[in-house]
Amino acid sequence: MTDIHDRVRGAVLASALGDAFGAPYEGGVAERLLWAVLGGRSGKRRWTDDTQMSVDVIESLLACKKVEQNDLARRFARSYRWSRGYGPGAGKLLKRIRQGTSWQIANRTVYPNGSFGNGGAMRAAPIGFFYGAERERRLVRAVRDATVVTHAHPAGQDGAVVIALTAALVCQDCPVREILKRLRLHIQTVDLQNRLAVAERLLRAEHPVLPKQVASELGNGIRARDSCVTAFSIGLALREAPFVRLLKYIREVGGDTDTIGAMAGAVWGAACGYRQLPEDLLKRLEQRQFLEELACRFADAIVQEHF
Ligand code: R7I
Ligand code: MG
Ligand code: MG
Repeated sequence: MTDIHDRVRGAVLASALGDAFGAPYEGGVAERLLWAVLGGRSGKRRWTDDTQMSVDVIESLLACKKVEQNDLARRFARSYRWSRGYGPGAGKLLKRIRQGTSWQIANRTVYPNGSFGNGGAMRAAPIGFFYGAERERRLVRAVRDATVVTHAHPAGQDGAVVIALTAALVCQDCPVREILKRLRLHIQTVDLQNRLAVAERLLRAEHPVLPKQVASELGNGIRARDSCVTAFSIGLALREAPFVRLLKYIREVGGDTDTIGAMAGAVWGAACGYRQLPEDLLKRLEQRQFLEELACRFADAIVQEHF
């Protein structure tokens, strides 16, 4: 198996683990209580909308061999279950698509300018791997096309570009300085550009940056601008640390822990690969075998496409 195969599998599984092991710590008391009930039912760590939508993206890419917006919209709408903890706007939007509204209309019915939540970014890493960093412009266009189906706001799309392009570049062991340079060329919103400038300073710091500082300077909320660069920064800063340290750090950052876990997990996995993931956590992951098989088929397709 090639290195890229291991990295893609690692990223898909690390993202699911970040989601499932981050979910019990997401949000406030009410969310945590609800998840304590929903998340423990099967005896395994239940994953949330982050992983469900990533599965939808991967299955769509495998079936269509490219980003196909109508297919994505159909799959997102068909997979929607409130018990996976979808964002409130996303839930409404997906129900409308299921009832027959086209995604081009539905994506602006909840928020007139489109959603700026992080729900496009949480499922974006697979698109980065599929298109590959060699064809950067094509990658960025594909990410925006896939994101706009549910997140028409430019910030929602920028967040997705940050995660997808970073994951693809990390797969090639691209240095952090160069990743930041590439991202700056594609990010359109001032908020996200400003976050990248802060991340650059934190990643260069001589002393380890505490989770509390990451939360206060980069954010830990559900908006793309408050979580995507946070996850980017954590994934890169801890890409040589054991996976359990990454999880602990994300818990301490707090806020939208499942999504920061899913996005930082994808970046970490692209750097470290599947073989570095702890077996005792994988054993406790809901539908592990299904995710493993899907990740493997996805990695096979990418290796065949690129090499
Ligand atoms: O972005 P989205 O799919 O949510 C993903 C998050 C992740 O944390 C998942 O784990 C799950 O818990 O939800 O869902 P949206 O509902 O589109 O956006 C998320 C939230 O961002 C919304 O519920 C709003 O609070 C906020 N938001 C906006 N608020 C005002 N105006 C997003 N867009 C707007 C806006 O235009
Ligand atoms: Mg979630
Ligand atoms: Mg979340």
